[in-house]
Amino acid sequence: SLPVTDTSAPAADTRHVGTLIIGSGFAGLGAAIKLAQAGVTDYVVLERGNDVGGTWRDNSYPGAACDVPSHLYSYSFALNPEWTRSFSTQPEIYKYIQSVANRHKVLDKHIFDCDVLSARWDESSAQWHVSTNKGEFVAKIVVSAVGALCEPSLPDIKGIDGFKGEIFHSSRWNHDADLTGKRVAVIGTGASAIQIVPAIGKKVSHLDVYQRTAPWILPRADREYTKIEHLAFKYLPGFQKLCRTGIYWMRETQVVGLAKAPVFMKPLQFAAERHLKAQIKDKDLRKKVMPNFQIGCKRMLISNNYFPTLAQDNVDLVTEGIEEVTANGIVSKTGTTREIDAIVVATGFHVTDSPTFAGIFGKDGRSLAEVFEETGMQGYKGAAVANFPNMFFLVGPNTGLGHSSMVFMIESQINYLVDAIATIDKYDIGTIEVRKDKQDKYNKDLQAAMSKSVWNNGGCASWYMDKHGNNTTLWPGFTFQFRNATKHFDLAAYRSVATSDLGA
Ligand code: N01
Repeated sequence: SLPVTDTSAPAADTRHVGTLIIGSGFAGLGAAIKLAQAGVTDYVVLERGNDVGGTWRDNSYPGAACDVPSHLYSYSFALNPEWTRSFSTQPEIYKYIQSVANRHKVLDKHIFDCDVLSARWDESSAQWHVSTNKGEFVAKIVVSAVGALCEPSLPDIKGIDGFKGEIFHSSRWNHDADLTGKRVAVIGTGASAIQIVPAIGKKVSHLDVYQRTAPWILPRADREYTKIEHLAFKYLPGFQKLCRTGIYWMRETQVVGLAKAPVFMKPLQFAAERHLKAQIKDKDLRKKVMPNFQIGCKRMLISNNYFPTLAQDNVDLVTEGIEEVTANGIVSKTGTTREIDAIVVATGFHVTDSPTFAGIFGKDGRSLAEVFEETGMQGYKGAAVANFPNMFFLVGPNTGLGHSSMVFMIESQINYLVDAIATIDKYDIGTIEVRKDKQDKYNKDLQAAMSKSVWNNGGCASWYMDKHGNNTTLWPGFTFQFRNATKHFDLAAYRSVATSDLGA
């Protein structure tokens, strides 16, 4: 996480750079490639990990896979005829990202194992001062591409620090810990947990799954591609694009139910109910796993092997809530103690309250955390935040999706970013900051659109909402609307000062 460290005056070995990109997941890497293609060479990517890949490098837990079909979950400029299945696994996606980075020759623009400690806007020089474990950087433009799901959220449970066995978060899987034959507890039943549970359910001696809220789960239409499909992806011109387009439009239809008229979610809920009943025969277990909110309110999950694993003899679904963790067990709210050797904490991420916000200081020295505390996690087109000049965001506020590929949204944002940087160069702009009134109007319209959605009205508590009760994570429309909105950088929404006028 980003500790709040004050940056002192730049050290002698400070590196100056035009654009500094923080993070090299799908977003940061894609931005690096697109900037290079646009002829921008003065940029550096700082990555705290030892490789590209972001969330697909970090989330290496057993069973990790994507719930968006492979052909849509790829860059449009790097389609991949090699996908082996309709829904790709984490190792395959990670390999894909690595191969894209290699092929586009941007790795020499990266500094790995470089942890950004703070980024501070310096008004007098109109530059960002970025402090890292590998020295100081001064940059005209900073691009935050750290991702929304990068900071693990650990549950605040009494006694958890005193647990003597193995304990780790789903996104920080300890591959040295062999769970074979062990008694294991998984806390959480979100997208990560429902993949982990079946992946370890047969090898552990006993598994306790701690469910706070039962999720809606749909069948997973996953399968290996046939030889003929492989040949077609590779050699039939346009075939992969056609598949991609088909998947794209099928997914877009869900927006009608999710964002505009939740009544259209009913058929999906019916399908999920049927799936549950077909996979679980035991009436008590059925009752326990039946969700109590409208489908889509929380992220819809897909799995064919989660319910069958819950029904196994060596697996218990615990729904009484956790009272405390002891040195070697978990005590539920009803007073039952279950002894265990290991705990997998699959409790999600800090999204609207990411600790990274505390280390970014804009105008008047106010941190992004302070600004968001006041306004909620708001921005303009997910790309800029008033008070933070010359800073652009990828996967910023309200750019997430509950139904389709984040890579599509990321590419829209990258288009906008590259056009912004070209505009800054073209007009020799020294500083640029989104106008507060434009940002406010943008968010007013966005929240108005959100007010009809299933996320706001579906009767659940989800990580999509911030503490002000606003949904500041998702895009409430069709993704092509976002693509249109970000096609060109709209200079008129920003206040800019020419380089020649700086300090005048
Ligand atoms: O995290 P989550 P995740 N005590 O926040 C429970 C993406 N993703 O890592 O629902 C007990 O969804 C919490 O309970 P509740 C995807 O966007 C994609 O699983 O808050 N339980 C919930 O059950 C996804 O949405 C893929 O009541 C506690 C769980 O922990 C996002 O990542 C795969 C608790 C957290 O679920 C995050 O998914 C994986 C506590 N104190 C992830 N605190 C695919 O593409 C939390 N919980 C397939």
